[in-house]
Amino acid sequence: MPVDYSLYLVTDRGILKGRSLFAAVEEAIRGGVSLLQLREKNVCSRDFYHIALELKELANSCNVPLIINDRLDIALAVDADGLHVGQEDLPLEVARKLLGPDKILGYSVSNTAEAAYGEKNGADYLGAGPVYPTGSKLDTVDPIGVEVIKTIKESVSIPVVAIGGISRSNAAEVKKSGVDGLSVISAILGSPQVEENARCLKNIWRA
Ligand code: TZP
Ligand code: MG
Repeated sequence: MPVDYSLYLVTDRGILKGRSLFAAVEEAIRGGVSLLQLREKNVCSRDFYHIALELKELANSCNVPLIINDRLDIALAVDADGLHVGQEDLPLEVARKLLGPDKILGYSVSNTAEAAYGEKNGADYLGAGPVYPTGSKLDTVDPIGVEVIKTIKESVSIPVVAIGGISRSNAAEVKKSGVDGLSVISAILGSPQVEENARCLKNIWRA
């Protein structure tokens, strides 16, 4: 089945300030999230595994695929729908080999050289960014802007989602770059009105 990349939620329990991740994801999906990535940096493997299992059941029951960030072992353990790797994670081609041909494999890129590498070495989609300044990822390159996002999108034939600092105030501009979807953390999870936040972005995407 083709993947709907239009509104791609990436998780971060840190931003929830104690609110339930499960409940937040449930609301986000109700608001229109079409793809989910479990990205948790400060969690032990056991907890990561249990959270992944729980979210997979939730997401899949709503026909939303679950992608695991970085942790191939967890992706395999819970039979997730895919894995997302960055420039400092397992090499893309190794991830593809271990993951098998049928799972979704995403790759983070910030320029056209990385995008070309991703397309050639097994990525199903690219996460391009950060588009704008972001407070959600500290170890990242400087914002690349929508023009570079557009150039990346035009340089490959696989889907490209934009990530980094996307909010309701700039989402329309990002969409104009031609990308296949918006990937966000704080614009959906950063305030308690999760469903409304997601719906607002989805409406901008559809407009
Ligand atoms: N990769 C590039 S920017 C980013 C990631 C994971 C963080 C995006 O978070 P936000 O809150 O949507 O800017
Ligand atoms: Mg990573």
